[in-house]
Amino acid sequence: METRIKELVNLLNQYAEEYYTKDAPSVSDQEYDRLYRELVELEEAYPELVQPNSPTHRVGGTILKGFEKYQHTYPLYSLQDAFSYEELVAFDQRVRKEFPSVTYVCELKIDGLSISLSYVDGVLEIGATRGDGSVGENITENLKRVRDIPLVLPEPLTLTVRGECYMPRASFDAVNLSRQENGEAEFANPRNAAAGTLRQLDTKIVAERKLATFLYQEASPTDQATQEKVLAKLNRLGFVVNPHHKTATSIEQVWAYIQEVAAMRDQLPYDIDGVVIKVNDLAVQEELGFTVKAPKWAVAYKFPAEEKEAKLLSVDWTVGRTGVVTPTANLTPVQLAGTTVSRATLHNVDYIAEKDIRKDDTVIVYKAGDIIPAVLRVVMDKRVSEERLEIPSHCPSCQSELLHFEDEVALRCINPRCPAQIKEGLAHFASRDAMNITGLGPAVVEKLFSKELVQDVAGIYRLTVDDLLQLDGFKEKSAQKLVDAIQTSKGNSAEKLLFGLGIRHVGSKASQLLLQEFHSIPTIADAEVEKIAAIDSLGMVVAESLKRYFAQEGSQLLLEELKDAGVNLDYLGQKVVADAPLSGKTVVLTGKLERLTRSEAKAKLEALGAKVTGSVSKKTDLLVAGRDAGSKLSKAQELSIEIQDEAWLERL
Ligand code: 0OX
Repeated sequence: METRIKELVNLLNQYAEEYYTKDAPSVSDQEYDRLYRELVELEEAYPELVQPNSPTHRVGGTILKGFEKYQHTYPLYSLQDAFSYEELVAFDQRVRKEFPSVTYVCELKIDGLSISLSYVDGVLEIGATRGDGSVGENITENLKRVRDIPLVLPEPLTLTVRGECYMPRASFDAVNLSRQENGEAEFANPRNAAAGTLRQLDTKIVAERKLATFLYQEASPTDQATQEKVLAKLNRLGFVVNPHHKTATSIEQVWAYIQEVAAMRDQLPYDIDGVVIKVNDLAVQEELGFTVKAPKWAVAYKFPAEEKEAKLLSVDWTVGRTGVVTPTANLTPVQLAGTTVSRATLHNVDYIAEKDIRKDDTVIVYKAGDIIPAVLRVVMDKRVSEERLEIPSHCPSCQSELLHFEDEVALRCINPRCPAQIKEGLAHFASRDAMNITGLGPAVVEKLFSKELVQDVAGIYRLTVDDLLQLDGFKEKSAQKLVDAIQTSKGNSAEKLLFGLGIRHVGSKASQLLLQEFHSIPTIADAEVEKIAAIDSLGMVVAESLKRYFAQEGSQLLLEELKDAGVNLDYLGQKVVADAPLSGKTVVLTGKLERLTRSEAKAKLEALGAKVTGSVSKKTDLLVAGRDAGSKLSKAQELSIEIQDEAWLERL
C-alpha cells in the first residue's frame, strides 16, 4: 500500500508542477481528480502512511484557532533605504573603504511579506511571518497552501530560508473581482491582499487565493561563498528564485540596472518597490556586519513615490504621546500607490509656515517612505484664498495652553495628565516593537481609558477577564485571549519594556543598546549619566533624558508596580538565552495546566531557551505534561522522551 501511496503522491506532485509552474498540464483535470480521490481514500484508511509531501496538505481545509508566536532562531533584519543616486554612492563608499574591489548582486525588491521557512531533514516544519524580526507568527498551515513552497526538499537538509510571499497581479484582480461580486470590501493593493490572506484562519481560502513566493536567503549557516551561489542553491532545492538579478562591480553599474528595472517594472506580473543591492561575497558580508536593525552589506533603493494633486478641505490637530500636537490635512480623495488617500500629515506648525500652506489650497501629496501620506507642497498657481490656516492656541484634548518652544518645530501640550497623551502612551506601550500585546490597540485603549479601567501602564497588568467583559465587542474568549497576551508580555526581554515606557529620545534601538550594556532597567536607572552617554552612538541627550525620567518619584513607583506585577526587568538577549537551562532543547507542552496559562508556560519555556513545538517526534527532547495528557504523553513514553510536570517548570 505504501508503494501505491508514494506513487500517487509523486504523480500528483508532478502534475501539479506542470499545471501551476510550467503552465503545461500533461493530464486532464478528470484524471487528476480521479488519482487525487484515490490518494485521499488511501490516506484515510492508512493515516500512518500519509507522506510529508502529499498534495493533500495543500488543500485540506482547516479552521485555525489563531496563530502562535514563533521565536526566530535567526533574526530577520530590516534593510537600510536609499532614495537617490547620492545615497547609493554614500553606501558604496562606506563599503569600498574597507573592500575596494567589492562586487554587488542586485535583486528586485518584491512588494510582499517576508517569510521564514524552516526544514528539518528536508521536511517543511515551520513557516513563519517576520513579526518584529525576533518573534513572528507560526503560519505553517497557511504557507503549506502556497503551491510553490516545497513541502519536502530533494535532499534531507536542515535549514532555514527567507524570502517574500506575494500575490501576483492576476490573482489580485481575480480576488478583487470575486469580492466585488459578493459585495465584500476590495483589497487596496496586492500587498494588503497577501497580508490579509496569510492571516486567514480558514486555510481553504489561502489555497484558493494563489499566493506565490521568491526566496533569496539562507538564514541558517550556509555552505555557499556568495549570494549568487545561495540563489543557485535555493533554485536547485526547488524554491522559486526571481530570475531577475544581476552582479555589478561598480555603483554606476548598479544605477544602470536600476534604470533598466524601472523601465520594465510595469510589465512584471507582480509589484516591486525597488531594487535590493547586496554585497555578493558572504565572507565580506560577515566582516561588514550589522547595525542594530540592518545589515551594513545591503541597501534597498526605493523607487520615487508617486505624487498627486488634491484639494485641502480642513485640518485636524491631534496630541501624541509626548504632547506634540500634529496637524493632519483632510483632502479630496486621490488614488496613490494603490490606496485611496483622503488624509495626509502636515508634519508640524513650522512646516505649515515654511511651505506657506493656506486655506483651500491645492497641494501635492505623496507617500513618505511609501506608507504615510504627506503633503509635499502647494500648487501656487491654483491658490484661491490668501487666508491663513487657523493654528490652535489650546490643547484639543485637555484645553491647556499650548507652547511653541524656541528650539522646536512643533506645538506642545505639557500637561502630564492630558488624556490624549496618556492614551497614546498606553497604545505605544502595547505596540509591536514595545511590549507586543496583540489585541491591545488604540481602539481598545480608548475604551479601557474611558471606562477608567486603566490609567497607566501598570494598570494593564491588573486587568481581568471581567473588566474586559464590560467593554463592547469582548466575549469570554476574546477577553481571555487579551489577558493571556498581557501575561505573556511579562516575560519579554526588558528592552521592549524600556522602549514601551516612552522616555523621550529613547527609541527601540537605544533601548536595545542600553540593555545589552547594563542588563537590567534598575541598573540603567542607577547608572551615571557619563557612563550612559559613553555607549556607542547614544550620547548626552539620551543619557540626560533617562536621568530626568528616573529621577521622578512617579517613575520609580511605576517600576516597582511593574516588578510586583511580575513584569521582567532584565535583558534576556542572545547571551543569556545561550546559557539558559533549556537552550537548544525542543519541548512540547500537553494536557491541562493548573497555575500557568498555556501561553505563560510557552513564554517561560522560550525564555529558558527552549524551542516549543506542537507535536512529539524523535526530535523532541522534553515533554511538559499537565493533567489528562493524552496521545502526546503516550507517544513520548513510547519514544523514551524525558517527561516533566508543571511544578518542575515553575521551579526552573
Ligand atoms: C525583497 C528582499 C528583501 C536579507 C537580509 C537583509 C536583506 N523584498 O525582495 N530582503 C532581501 O534581503 C534581506 N532581499 C530581497 N530581495
